[in-house]
Amino acid sequence: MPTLASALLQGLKDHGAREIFGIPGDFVLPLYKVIEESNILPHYELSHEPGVGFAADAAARYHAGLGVAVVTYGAGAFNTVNAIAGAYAERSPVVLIAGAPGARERSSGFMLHHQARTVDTQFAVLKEVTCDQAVLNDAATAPAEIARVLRSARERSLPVYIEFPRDMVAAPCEEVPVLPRTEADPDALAECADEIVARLKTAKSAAIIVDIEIRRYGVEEQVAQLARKLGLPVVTTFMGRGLMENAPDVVAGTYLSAAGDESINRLVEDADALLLLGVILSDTNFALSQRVLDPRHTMLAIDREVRIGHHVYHEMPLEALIGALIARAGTGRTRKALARGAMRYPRDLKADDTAIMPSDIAAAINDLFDKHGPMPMTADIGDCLFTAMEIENTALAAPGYYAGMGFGVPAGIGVAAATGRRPLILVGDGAFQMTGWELGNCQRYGLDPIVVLFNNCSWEMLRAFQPESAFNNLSDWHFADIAKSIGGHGERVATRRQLVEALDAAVKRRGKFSLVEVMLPRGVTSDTLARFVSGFKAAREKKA
Ligand code: TPP
Repeated sequence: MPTLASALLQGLKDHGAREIFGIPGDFVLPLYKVIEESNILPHYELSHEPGVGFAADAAARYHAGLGVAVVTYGAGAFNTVNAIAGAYAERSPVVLIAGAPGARERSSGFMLHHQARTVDTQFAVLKEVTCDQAVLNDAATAPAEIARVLRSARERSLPVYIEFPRDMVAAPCEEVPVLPRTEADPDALAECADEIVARLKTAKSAAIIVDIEIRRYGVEEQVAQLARKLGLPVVTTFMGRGLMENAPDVVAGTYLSAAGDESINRLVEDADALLLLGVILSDTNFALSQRVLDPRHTMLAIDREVRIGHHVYHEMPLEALIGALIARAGTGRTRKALARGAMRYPRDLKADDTAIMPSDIAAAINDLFDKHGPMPMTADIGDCLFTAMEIENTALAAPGYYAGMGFGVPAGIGVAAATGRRPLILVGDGAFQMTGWELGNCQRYGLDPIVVLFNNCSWEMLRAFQPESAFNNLSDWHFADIAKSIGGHGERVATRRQLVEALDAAVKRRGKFSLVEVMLPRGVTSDTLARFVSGFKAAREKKA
């Protein structure tokens, strides 16, 4: 009979988990020993738990499956709260496993180290930002509890919490089953799909908007197929940027409202039928809109629900819905250019001695991808994410809704570990100050991401909204100089020529991380962020 620890690890694997990110501590040391010695899943240790959470989140995003984080009680688990909150907001199924005191310790009468208020404060806090929870204090019920929680994570695409008391690690226990999927009611599914297709077919001008759930449920190709059959263009949201990178024939671009391309705005705002697949109705996705999405024209599938006008179909898994839509979409219409608003992105950067502007970085990366093929990307929040909108639609994990700083670098490490591919990480100096040092862990796992650091010695996004505040000035930390001491290669660049050469050299350099520290003037942003800020201010004035 397996032990509870090995049953949990095997159960994770059977549910599609591929690796573990974590930091040990005494409450989780016995579990960590089993992680290391059982070899059921490979494990990656980082330096600070926020990074652990971000790496697991990004791994989940790129796997379209579970990401796993293992941390110690209290000090470790509380350190993950922000990352798990971000995963919840952006619908990423991270399994957070936290150590906890054993039964005898709980009733010892002592306050336990790492305990905050009560022994169960950790559970209470994590319950708020996860969709299902289990405390493994009974080996007889644990397999069913673990199975339920892991199914919840996969079906709802949200984080879950598993608390593992340290005295339970070696308890004998049955294997964790994989529970059957919760299916849609076939009649309800048929009615829902009929209604959507009928509305799309009678519309004069219809379009599909996609957001992150289509990756979470692994249905990007099916959405492309649906769009082709219906002859409809696809637009991604800001949060959904990078989706369907392999379907440029149907993806017209990203809807950014006042910050974006007018032809994309027209596709969305003039549509009399809009199918929103897995779309988060967030301010970052829609708040700049001059026209609020009209519920009479809107069909929204998110969180296993489909909302059409003013009525709702419950328990409609996205995979099933899209399958049913494809079955009803007919044999395909031939419209020449579905991607009617097809965007043009900056390219052919002149490698001269001119100072670098943020949008030049987008051009340099487009040129790099043209030459060497696209790389999976992660980005932090900051102008780097707005600059990413000027890079050809390429797989991207970024906090486009939750907007928490510190995601980019550890997420890139997560992507490298999870995919075996070499990621391109975009990050600002403010965000790098938070979690950039996780790059020092690349050496022990042989990871070699390329990091493009936008160093404007500034919290520039904040300055863009409030230019008068001097607190947005940051010191010059000379990040490139520090790269070598933590096992990487660093290079500071200030001209376009240096940027192009540094990126080319980085692609050729394997086996260690490459940090290209791009010096940018304060007070300057990408064209996209500049438009976003003026659009935001205009919308605010209109409301006032
Ligand atoms: N703290 C967290 C964890 N997340 C945040 N989004 C903020 C604070 C507020 N914030 C948003 S953008 C920003 C700050 C502090 C500045 C980002 O600076 P940097 O990473 O240098 O990028 P830049 O804005 O210069 O492009």
